Amino acid sequence: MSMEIEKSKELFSRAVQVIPGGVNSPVRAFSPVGGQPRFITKAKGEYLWDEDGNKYIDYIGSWGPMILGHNDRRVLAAVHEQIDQGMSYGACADIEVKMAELITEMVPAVEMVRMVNSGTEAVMSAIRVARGYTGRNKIIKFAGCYHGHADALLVSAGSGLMTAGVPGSAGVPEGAVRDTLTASYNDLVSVERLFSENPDEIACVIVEPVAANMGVVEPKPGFLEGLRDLCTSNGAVLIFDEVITGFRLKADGAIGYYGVKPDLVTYGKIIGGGMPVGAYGGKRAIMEMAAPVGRVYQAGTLSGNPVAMRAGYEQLMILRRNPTIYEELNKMGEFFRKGMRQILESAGLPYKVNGVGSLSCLYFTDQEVTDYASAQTSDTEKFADYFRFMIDKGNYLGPSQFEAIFLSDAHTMKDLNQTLFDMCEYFGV
Ligand code: HOZ
Repeated sequence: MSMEIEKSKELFSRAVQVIPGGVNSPVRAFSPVGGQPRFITKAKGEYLWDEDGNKYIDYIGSWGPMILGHNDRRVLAAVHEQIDQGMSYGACADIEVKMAELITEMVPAVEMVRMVNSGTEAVMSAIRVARGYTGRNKIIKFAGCYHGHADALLVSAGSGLMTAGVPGSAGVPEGAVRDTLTASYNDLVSVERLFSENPDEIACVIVEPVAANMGVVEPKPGFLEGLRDLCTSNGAVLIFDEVITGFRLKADGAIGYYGVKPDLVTYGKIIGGGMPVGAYGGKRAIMEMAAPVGRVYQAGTLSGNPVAMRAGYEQLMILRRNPTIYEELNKMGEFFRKGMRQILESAGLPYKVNGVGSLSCLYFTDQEVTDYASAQTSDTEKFADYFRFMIDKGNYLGPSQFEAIFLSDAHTMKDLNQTLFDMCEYFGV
């Protein structure tokens, strides 16, 4: 029997009248998978509840921030305390200093950090700083990587654009992407070629160290190291976009996990503990290009907002004090992927399960997924059918083949086994 979702239906019919597509971010739309978006009314731990009272095991975690699960009482207490002291000052506050000190201590590659309001803003600012530092204009990004919705980055982008099957966005002037060069993920030769075709012109290479917006694609051994070497030998800035992997793979993110040090790194999601936050940081000499020290202008009314800082600081402190969270999370991720692979094998299906740590993706393809082109071989109609079955059973996955499954510290083996059990039913095992 299907779930009762009348209230969500009613809200959606009102939403589409007043919000484009009924959603405030396209990845929340169910158009790629069909079916009815659920309107969420409550979240706690690993669960979501919709307006009709249905309960779901949440595998999105607000697209990454909720690594401790929803509404962790310690994070909430910090937020409540701060709200009593004021919501926004537009002036310096001690929590901004504490936050910057904490990030620079947890990630030694980050010598200085600037807080902003979203991952998009972090990336946009990091690129501006890299351009200011090098005095060059061109940037290299990778097909299938998503770095938010700034004009220059909406080229062969993952996430919502890939889900929609479009290479770019209308409304982006040609001039805004003229200096964006696109390489192939996991293919160093494609990067070398761009460097040799554009000598002394490349300001930076930006990469998701684990590509988590075309499903989940791990870097092949040597890929990140090769990017490091190419940037160093060509005088370009290497930027790791750790909006998803930062403070998720390990306390020091992909930098620590893979042992490769970029010049700049961008953050979002986890560092806000559920509040809207982003940050960019890295080498002091590059970061001091930012105003008011340097001549690269970047600003924000709500940047370093004290409520967001308190939430993010508390969440990061919990992660720092409890490093075993990462062992547990990564173990759960391995267990989940192993379970999925066993189900597919028993069903005689050639589909692929990718992942690293607490990020996973099931692709409906028989090809190894290592880049944008191979990710696109996945059968999105089959994913859509699977998605509709799983959500009806109470498993809230991202409504797109090209989004990651996120685990949190609140998930239990019981949750994962329940989801694997539902998968068994779907695949007839
Ligand atoms: N990185 C997230 C999706 N891949 C962003 C969420 C959003 O676009 O709303």
